[in-house]
Amino acid sequence: MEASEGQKRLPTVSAPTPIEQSRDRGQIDRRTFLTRSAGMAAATATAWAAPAAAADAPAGVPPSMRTPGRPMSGYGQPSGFEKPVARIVAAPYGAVAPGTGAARTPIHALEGTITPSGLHFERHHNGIPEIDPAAHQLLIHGLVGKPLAFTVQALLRYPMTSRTCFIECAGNSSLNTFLKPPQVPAGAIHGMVSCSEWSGVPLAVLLDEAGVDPRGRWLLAEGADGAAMSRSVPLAKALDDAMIALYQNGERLRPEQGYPVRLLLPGWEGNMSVKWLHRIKLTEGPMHTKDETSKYSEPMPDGNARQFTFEMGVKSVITRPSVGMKMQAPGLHEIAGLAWSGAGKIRKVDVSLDGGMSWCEAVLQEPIFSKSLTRFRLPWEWNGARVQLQSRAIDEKGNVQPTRASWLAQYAPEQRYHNNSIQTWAIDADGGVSNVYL
Ligand SMILES: Nc1nc2c(c(=O)[nH]1)N[C@H]1C(S)=C(S)[C@@H](COP(=O)(O)O)O[C@H]1N2
Ligand SMILES: [Mo]
Repeated sequence: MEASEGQKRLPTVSAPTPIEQSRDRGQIDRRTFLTRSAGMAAATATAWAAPAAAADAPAGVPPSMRTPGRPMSGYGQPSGFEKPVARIVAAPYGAVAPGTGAARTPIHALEGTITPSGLHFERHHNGIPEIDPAAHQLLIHGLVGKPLAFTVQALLRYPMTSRTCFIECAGNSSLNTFLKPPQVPAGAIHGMVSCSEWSGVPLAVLLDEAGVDPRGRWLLAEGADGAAMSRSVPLAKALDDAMIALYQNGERLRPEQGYPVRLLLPGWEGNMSVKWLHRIKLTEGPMHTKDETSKYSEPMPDGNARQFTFEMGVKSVITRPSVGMKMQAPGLHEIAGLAWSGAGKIRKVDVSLDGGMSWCEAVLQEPIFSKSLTRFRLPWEWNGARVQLQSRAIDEKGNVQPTRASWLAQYAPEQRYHNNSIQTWAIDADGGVSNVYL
C-alpha cells in the first residue's frame, strides 16, 4: 500500500515559536507577529490549532471521491451540517402578536462583513405583511410640485445604484442595560445589526421628479404594514444618501426586509429605514408620529428626552471568542470582531486584554466601506490566565466608543436605546467565556 511506503514525518507540526510579548498577559506586538508568521509560513512551522502529525503519503480516498455527487438545484442552501446557524427569535408578546418583536443575526457564528440575506435581523412592529408587487405603489405627495405614484415596475426601470451599509436597530444591545449581564451569545445581545449590499433608486432622483416645494423641509415615510410604521426624515438626508431599495445582496428584497420597496437611510437608526414603503409626504416640519415620540426617543437624567437621535454611534464587539465558545487550549488564537459607525468609516479598533487598562491596535480588513460593518482581527497568544477582553472603535470623524459607565451616565436609568458602549468578555482559566460589566 502506498501509505505504508513513506512514513516520513512532515516538518509542519511543532509548538508555536515563542513570540515577543508587549505585555505580560500575552498580547503580541502585531508587526512582530505578522512578520514572523509570514516567514514561518514558508517553512510551514506554525501550528495555530495543533494539527495531528501525518504520514508523508498521499491522503486516502474518502467515500466522496468514489461516487458521483448529487445534482444541481435551483436555489442553493447551506450545508446540512451547518443547520444550527439561524436567527435568534424573540417574540415578547407570544401568541398574542407572534410577528411583533425581533429575530437577531447570529453574529458570533458568521465571518466576514456581509450578512447572508436569510440571516439579516428582523424587527417588526406588527408582523410581515404579504404585499403583491403588482398591486403596490409608492406615492410621493404633500409639498411637491406634482404628486407622483410609482408602481414597482416603474421603479425597476430607473437607473440603479448599489451600496453596502449596515442597518442597526436603536434597541440593539439593550440586553446589556439589564441589572445582571446576560450570559447569552453575542448575537443574542448585539445581533440587531446586519450588513448588506443594497440596490435601488436614489430617493433624490424621485424627489427631483416630483419637484420639492421650497417649504418642504422634512418628509414623512410610512410603511404599508399593520403597524403603519412612520417616521419623519429631514430633507437633507433624503437628498444625501437615502435609497429606495429594491434589491438586497443581489436578489430582490426579502419579505422580512420590506419587499417590494423599502427606504434605506444609511447609518441612521434602523427604525427610520421604513419597510414596505408606500408613502412619502413632504412636510414643513417633523410629524411627531407615535414611532418617534412614544418610542425611539431617549429619557435623560433631568427628565427631558432626546428626540431625533438619528445617527447610530461608533461601536464594536468581539465576536470570537464570545459567550458560548470555549478556548480549546492555550496558544495562538485570533481575536475577531465587527466595528461600525453611522458617521462614516471605521478608522481604528483597539483591543484590550485587561479590561481597558492597556490597548493594542487590531488589523482592519479591507475594503472598509462607510457606514458598514468592518471586520477587525488580532492574533493573540493566550497563556491560559484569566483575561478581560474589550474592543473600542474609533471612526473617521474621531468619535470614540464609550465605556459602559460613561454611556450609562448620559441617560435616565431605564433608557435602553443607542447602547454603543464597550462590551467586556471575560475568559477564565478553564477557557470559558462570560459577559461581565466593568
Ligand atoms: N413598515 C415598517 N418599517 C420598519 C419596521 C416596521 O415594523 N414596519 N421596523 C423598523 C425597525 S424598528 C428596524 S430596526 C428596521 C429593521 O429592519 P430589518 O427588519 O430589515 O432588519 O426596520 C424598520 N422599518
Ligand atoms: Mo428598531
